Amino acid sequence: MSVDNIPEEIQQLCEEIDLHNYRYHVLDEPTVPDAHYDKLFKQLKVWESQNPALVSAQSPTQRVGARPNSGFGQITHEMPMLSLDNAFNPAELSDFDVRLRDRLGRSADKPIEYACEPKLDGIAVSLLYEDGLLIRGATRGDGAVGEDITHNVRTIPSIPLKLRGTGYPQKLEVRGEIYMLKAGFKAMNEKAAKSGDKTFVNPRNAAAGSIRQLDPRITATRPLEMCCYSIGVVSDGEMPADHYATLQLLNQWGLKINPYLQKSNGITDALGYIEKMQQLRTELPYEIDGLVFKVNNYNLQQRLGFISRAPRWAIAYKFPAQEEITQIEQVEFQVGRTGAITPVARLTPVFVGGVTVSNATLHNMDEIARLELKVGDWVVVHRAGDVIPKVVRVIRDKRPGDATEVEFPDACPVCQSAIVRIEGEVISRCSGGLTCAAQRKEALVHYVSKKALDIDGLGEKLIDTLVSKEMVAKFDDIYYLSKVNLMRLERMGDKSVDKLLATIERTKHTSLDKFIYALGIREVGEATARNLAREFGYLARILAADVERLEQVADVGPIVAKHIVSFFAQPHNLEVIDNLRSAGVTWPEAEPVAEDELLLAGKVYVLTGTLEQMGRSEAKAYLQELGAKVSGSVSKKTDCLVAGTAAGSKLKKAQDLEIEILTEQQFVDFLKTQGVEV
Ligand code: 5U1
Repeated sequence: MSVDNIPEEIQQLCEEIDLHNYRYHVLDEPTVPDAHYDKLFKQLKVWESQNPALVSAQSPTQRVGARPNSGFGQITHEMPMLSLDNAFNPAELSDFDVRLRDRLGRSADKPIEYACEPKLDGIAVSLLYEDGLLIRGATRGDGAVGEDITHNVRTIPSIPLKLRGTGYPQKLEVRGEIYMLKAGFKAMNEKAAKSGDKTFVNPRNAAAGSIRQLDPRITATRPLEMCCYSIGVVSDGEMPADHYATLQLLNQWGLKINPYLQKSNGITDALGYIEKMQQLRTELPYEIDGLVFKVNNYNLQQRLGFISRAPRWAIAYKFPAQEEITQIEQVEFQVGRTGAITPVARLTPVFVGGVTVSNATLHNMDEIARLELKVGDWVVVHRAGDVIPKVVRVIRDKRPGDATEVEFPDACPVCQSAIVRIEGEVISRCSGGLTCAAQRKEALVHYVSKKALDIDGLGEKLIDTLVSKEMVAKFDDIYYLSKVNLMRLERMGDKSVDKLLATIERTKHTSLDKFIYALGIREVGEATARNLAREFGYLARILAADVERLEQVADVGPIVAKHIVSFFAQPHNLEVIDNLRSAGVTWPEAEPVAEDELLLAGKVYVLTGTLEQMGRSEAKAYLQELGAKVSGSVSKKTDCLVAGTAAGSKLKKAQDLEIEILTEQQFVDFLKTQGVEV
């Protein structure tokens, strides 16, 4: 780079760094590697140190400034920062729509357009831009007066110090939420715990604690983001006529908005949005505690007005609380498929995350020690989506005087075999193997599960009965079940027995990967099983492979390789395989396909939007299995974009670059042609 014209070069470099910042932190579409960004940043620092008079307050190097001299100043909001009315179920949301239509004199056939967006669980803030420059950041406070946090908001990379482009009003107040990503929160807490520093209870508290630091150098180290959801004071400038268009414009000016923002035509559409977001909730990289629905059109908003401190034209749809307090009644020990002994807390039933919870996993004894948990303690239980409820902390102040220590059993609670704990492992296991009824049952449940032999109709309850009545003990016993015997069981009629026997017969024809997965080898999940099947083609070759050879398979490290070798070294496991073959279980075997001969070898795929029929990671695994590379951003090198619903800027970019685009259904259909069942 030439340095003949330093002021211009510095200016250009600032703009280039700002652009990368915007692409990375606001659009989530970086176009250069981190190392390149770091190089540019370093260069700017060098030039600025040589030309201190040319350092502008908006330079990317100037995000971390001095701490305020006299604590946090107070800011009176020129326009109060409102709160939101709440709805707790679909009926209350429908009532809201009816109320608004009554007020506006609209019949049901003239639906109101709503802007729908997630309600981030963070800290509400206001940013003030004058002539495009960030001049102030304030917390919401009590809605009328907040705290001056300008020194801290400047450190947040998704907040531009200077608006991009042109056309913004001379004075523009932007409002939104500062929050912390779940992954950043976890990493930050782990680091703090290691160095003996204070940890935070949840991402929201961590964000609040970070934004209320006097020293901006501390805030700068915290993984904070800001997402904008409205405007406040605007003067000397034009803004669009609706909320959705306003947020799009804020995004063009460099501010982050939520990618799941969408319009809905009427309340039925809005209810569909709830369904979709509820499913997505646990996959989101940040916590949300609900959704917000706003009348999109500003004229209508004005006509509707306010009631006390909340607008009539908006409502927060609150999800059920994910954390509640309850008491530990007992700690019991369960035996899993691989013999792992897991402590489970029996709780006083509590309604959390939309269901009544009476059990929560405690993982292992180390976790109990970490939580310092005793029987009788009051605890906070967390339940998110379909994930197993978890005890997150003990409320020490509420510990009853008669709380007792958790005692680990001396022997397996099911079969009384010895319990072993391998050095370096946190898990203790029952040494009974398949002689232990609990392990047998879990192994059978795994064998018949969807991703294994997929014997629909042979559920956990029926297996329980079959095991306890000693009708099934080993996998192959399933294939010798008779109609007469099954008919003797409760709730098993003629039709359901016929159906079950037909399914058992049909699913005898399986695939090598499903068969390997079904065997229940430790640490061999469906992806590893697929990689093994693809790499070897024949079961006999997997049986013959040593640790070194197995380690060459994608996904297989030394531990997994050792598990595979030791599984096949045990005569009783080979006997299981022989017996299954004798019972008629078959799968096609073929020469493996070389990596570069895979259908999608060398192809670059990008996934965007919400996939309804599978998770992102599942879609990624399918593509990788077919040889494709999966990238996070669209570029000229992209061969195909798989676009789910609510796809945003990546879809637009792919259209601009004329890249092949598949809808989710087209993608699923394509996978089916490759024998992948979704
Ligand atoms: N997503 C979103 N969260 N949230 C919070 N929008 C939104 N709007 C709010 C609040 C308090 O208030 C409006 C009245 C602007």
